Amino acid sequence: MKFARSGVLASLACAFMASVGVTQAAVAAPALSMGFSQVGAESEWRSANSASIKDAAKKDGVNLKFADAQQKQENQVKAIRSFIAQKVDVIAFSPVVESGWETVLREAKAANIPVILTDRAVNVSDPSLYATFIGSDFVEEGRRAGRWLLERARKTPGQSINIVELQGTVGSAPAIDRKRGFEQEIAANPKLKIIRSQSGDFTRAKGKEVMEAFLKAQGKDIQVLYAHNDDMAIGAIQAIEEAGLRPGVDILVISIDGVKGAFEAMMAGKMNVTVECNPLLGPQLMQAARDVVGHKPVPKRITTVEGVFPAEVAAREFPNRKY
Ligand code: GYE
Repeated sequence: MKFARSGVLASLACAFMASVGVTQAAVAAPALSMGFSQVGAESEWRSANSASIKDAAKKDGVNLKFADAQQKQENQVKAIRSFIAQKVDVIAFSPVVESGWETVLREAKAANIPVILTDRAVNVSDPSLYATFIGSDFVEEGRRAGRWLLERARKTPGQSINIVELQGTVGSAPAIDRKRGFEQEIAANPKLKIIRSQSGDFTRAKGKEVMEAFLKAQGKDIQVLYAHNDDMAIGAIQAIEEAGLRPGVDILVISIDGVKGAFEAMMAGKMNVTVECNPLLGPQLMQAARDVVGHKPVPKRITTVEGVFPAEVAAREFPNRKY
């Protein structure tokens, strides 16, 4: 009755540990606990990002407390305060906008809880308020989009090219940086002009709505749409079609993210190029969290490696896409 005997031994051991004030949980290595405040569920990119973080936490045995802020900074501040109260080992978050984080980050620092930024950056005067920032170079993404257009414009010299821009969430790092990078690049050709620019909040519904307004105001005088993400571009494509124009032909469509929906639109001839922005940050985040909590040195900036996919390669690349 080996089984019964080991059961008896185990309960004796438990009784002993209880008598000396040691619990079983304290004997096993404690799992790392992480509070993660996510922006929301506004795009295909975001869904892939959330899934990557949840999967990586599960694989790594990280006890993840995941909070969706529904695109509201106040919800993120509340979530971070609750993670501090719960005394998690590490806090990670993707800040919806860049500014307004000093106070809550100082509270985390005072509680000795390290903070990791993922995906989007913050604008703080004291860089010691976070341990590291893992994410893409959004200015470079904007430049890549601009470079594609410069190349394309060379084929139609002399012709002025009117661009409408669908910006991401107002005040967010990707909206600010993608705008800046694109403008820097297209400045090389004075024929390229941004005639209208407005936020579509990174969603399909708003992308469609704002594109409808652009089309109403400008009529057929739009040659290019530059959208800060694929979801807004996909919404806008619908608006272009409903206006009786051909997206990808009458109006060139340039966007950012590289989600499957964009590849499908390119294969249907309705989008011309997408600049990749990798949302699969989960594994890098878990690694950085372990290092930070273990007091190992981590670089202040961890950048993801990304490419550019024009419509010509869409069908070939589609089977390799992971998000
Ligand atoms: O491009 C967009 C999402 O912050 C990089 O947020 C992210 C952006 C992404 O909603 O689709």
